[in-house]
Amino acid sequence: SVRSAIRKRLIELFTASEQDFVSSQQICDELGCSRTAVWKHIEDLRKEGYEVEAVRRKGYRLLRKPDKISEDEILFGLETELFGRPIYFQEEVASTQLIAHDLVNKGAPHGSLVVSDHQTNGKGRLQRTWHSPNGTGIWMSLILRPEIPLHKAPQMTLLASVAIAEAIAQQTGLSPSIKWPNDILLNGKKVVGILTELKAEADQVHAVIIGPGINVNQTANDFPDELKDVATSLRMELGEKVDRAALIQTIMSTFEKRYDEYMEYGFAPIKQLWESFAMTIGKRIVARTVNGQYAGTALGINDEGVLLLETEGGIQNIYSADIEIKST
Ligand code: BT5
Repeated sequence: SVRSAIRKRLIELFTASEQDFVSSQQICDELGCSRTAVWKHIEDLRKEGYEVEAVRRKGYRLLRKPDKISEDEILFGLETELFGRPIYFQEEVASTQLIAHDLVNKGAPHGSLVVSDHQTNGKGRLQRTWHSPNGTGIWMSLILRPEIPLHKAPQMTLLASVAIAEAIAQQTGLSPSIKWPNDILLNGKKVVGILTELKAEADQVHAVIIGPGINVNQTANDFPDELKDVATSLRMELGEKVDRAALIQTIMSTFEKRYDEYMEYGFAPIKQLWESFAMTIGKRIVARTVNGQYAGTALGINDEGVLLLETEGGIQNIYSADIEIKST
């Protein structure tokens, strides 16, 4: 609509001015409307949670954007070529993964991103649930269409965890660690879980759907009792709120960069980065797989991304499991 186009242009103007005042005259010229109309548009922005300061003879200045993650907020300032393009935002969904599957079937391109503020049935692995309260986290699913053989698909999860860990470190200064295969932890508590799902046929991957759940602005009280000891959020670790749209943008950038690197040079550089974040290596762990339980020392991952476990009976390859870390 005209109104949302004007709103978008106004936000662009403010963002381009980088905290400086934008004069009413300049806004009038840019939007092609009267001063009274400008004032009305500013009031609209305020109603949506934007904090706009107005000073006589100076004009308007944007002090704070609301913590919104709709399409506009993510697209404006997004520096990627393909990742996060297009974006499908919905305020509430059962699971972003389900929507992504649907989009894959409809031919959605490589890089398409589904984002929601609230999941009523967020999915973990193996039919587990992911707690996804409204307006606090990043619940999203990224559609990738890599031309790789099926056995390399698990590398995509490792790639995702590296890119997300990097983005978190970059934006917050925190030091996340990765627990094989799909958890990112801060101070030993889970802050990110990643669900990777595949659409494949024979040995051909059609699409990989990467679904990270990132606890961003929850406070301790936002977690149900059973998660209080095992989960944390960026805000709880940092002591301040984190801009979700900006973090999504950073993740899209680091992810695209690492993905391109992977396509050009293979898994080796990713493996190295992964190991720099990994907390599992050298530790005594128990790996619970669908085929049984294995105890041993985690040696690292091989070039395929498979976890190598030194057990009493020899080295065991772990393709998929829940990991419990026993001691250092
Ligand atoms: C995961 O599963 O860690 C993958 C979670 C992926 C969630 C994202 S959100 C966007 C996308 N759309 C979806 O529907 N899903 C993806 P798993 O390793 O199975 O861990 C699940 C377990 O983590 C649960 O059984 C809980 O114990 C715990 N858990 C649930 N919600 C949590 C939260 N918000 N933070 C930390 N831990 C949580």
